[in-house]
Amino acid sequence: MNPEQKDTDCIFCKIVNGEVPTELLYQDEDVVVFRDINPLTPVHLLVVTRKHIPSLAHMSDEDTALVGKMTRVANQVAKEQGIADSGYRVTINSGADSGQIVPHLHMHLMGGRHLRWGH
Ligand code: DGP
Repeated sequence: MNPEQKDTDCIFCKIVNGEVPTELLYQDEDVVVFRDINPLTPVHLLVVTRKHIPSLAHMSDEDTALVGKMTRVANQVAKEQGIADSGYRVTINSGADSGQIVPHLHMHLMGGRHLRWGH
C-alpha cells in the first residue's frame, strides 16, 4: 500500500466520483456502497467514504462521526440485503498486515452464509 497515493490515482475515488461506472446500492453525502469485485461471500459489499482517507490508521478526530456512520449504513444495507437476522460481519482492513490493498477507507459488509472466524 502506498499511503501517499494521490486521490486522482485512487480507484475508489474514481468510483465515488462516477469516473468508473459502478452500481451503487446506497449513497449519501458521506458514503457510498457497492459490490466487491471479488466477492468472498454471497453478500459482499463495500461501504466507502467519499472522502479520501488512506486507511483507518489515517483517520483524524474530525472523521469520528464519519466512521460511525459507516457502521450505521452497513446495518441499514444489511437489512435491505436480508442478512440482518441471519448475521453478518463488518471488517476494516488497515495497513499491510491486514491485507489492505485499496488505500481508501472502506468497510467490508459480508454475509449470506455461515462465516468461520479467520486467521
Ligand atoms: P482491502 O483493501 O483488502 O480491504 O480490499 C479491497 C477490496 O476492494 C477487494 O476485496 C477487492 C475490491 N475492489 C478492488 N478494486 C475494485 C473495483 O474496481 N471495483 C470494485 N467493485 N471492487 C474493487
